[in-house]
Amino acid sequence: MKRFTKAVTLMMVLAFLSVAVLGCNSGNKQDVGKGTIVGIEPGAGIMKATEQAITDYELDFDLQDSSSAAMAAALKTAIDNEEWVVVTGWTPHWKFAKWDLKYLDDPKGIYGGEEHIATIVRQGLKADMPEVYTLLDNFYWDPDDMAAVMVDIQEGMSPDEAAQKWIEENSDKVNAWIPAEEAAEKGTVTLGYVEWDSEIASTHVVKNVLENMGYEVEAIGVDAGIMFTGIGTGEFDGIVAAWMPGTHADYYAEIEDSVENLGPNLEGAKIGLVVPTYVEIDSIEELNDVKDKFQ
Ligand code: PBE
Repeated sequence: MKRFTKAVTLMMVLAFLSVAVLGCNSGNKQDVGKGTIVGIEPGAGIMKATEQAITDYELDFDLQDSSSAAMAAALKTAIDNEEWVVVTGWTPHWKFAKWDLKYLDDPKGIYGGEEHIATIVRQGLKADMPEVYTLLDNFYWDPDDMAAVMVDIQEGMSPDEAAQKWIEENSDKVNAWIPAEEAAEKGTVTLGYVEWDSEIASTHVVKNVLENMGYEVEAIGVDAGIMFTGIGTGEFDGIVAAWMPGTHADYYAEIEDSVENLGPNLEGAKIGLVVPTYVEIDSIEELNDVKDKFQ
């Protein structure tokens, strides 16, 4: 007992000391003198690509972890104050409809070229739920469709409301996804996704279409890594959120042999570093010259 108390006391002292020593740095992840790139969730492919960009372009910048929502808020604050800001950005995204933004050129090609978003299903879904499998296989839309749903959500609709509105306004497109042969028995479909704005939009459209067809749907928001392991183990029936060929290449390589890839559900996606158009540089290679403007 006494030994236990001593150990606890020692731990408390150590905890106190580490707080005291590190305290001056708390809440400030940025090294003095470095510029900041405002990032999103740590598991996102674009975060890994940005670490790579920092290394390959020898950028004197720190990448700040945050969330998609916090990234958008940082962008808003900077634009309201006409300050320079650089964020990890992607298309489709409502931010391009709302503000004048541009991608910084990436001459080294770290962020890859044009991406597509793929639908992936668990093994066995075709046999277990052929109607769901065919619907997921047929699901395909344009960046403009996705952007419309994203803008409605950003302007205050719930993801389900925005999805339902888009479905009603695009019934020709949606009806073409729905298989001719209706299943006699419906059931529960589990979709995994990450709470990136683009994936909130797509997953809720598919969720609402399936619900309209009579299925129960659980849309489960998780980390990127869990989304991919979850589809690999079959815990999820499907995901509509795999960014290929570059952004999620590492995650995909881990599970590729234990899933079925149904191909693109959207083409013309892109990731990169994004700045407001008033930022007077055009390339990632110029960032170091103006890093003081990004602190
Ligand atoms: N994103 C949106 C994700 C894929 C979808 C670009 C933030 C990522 O970087 O992993």
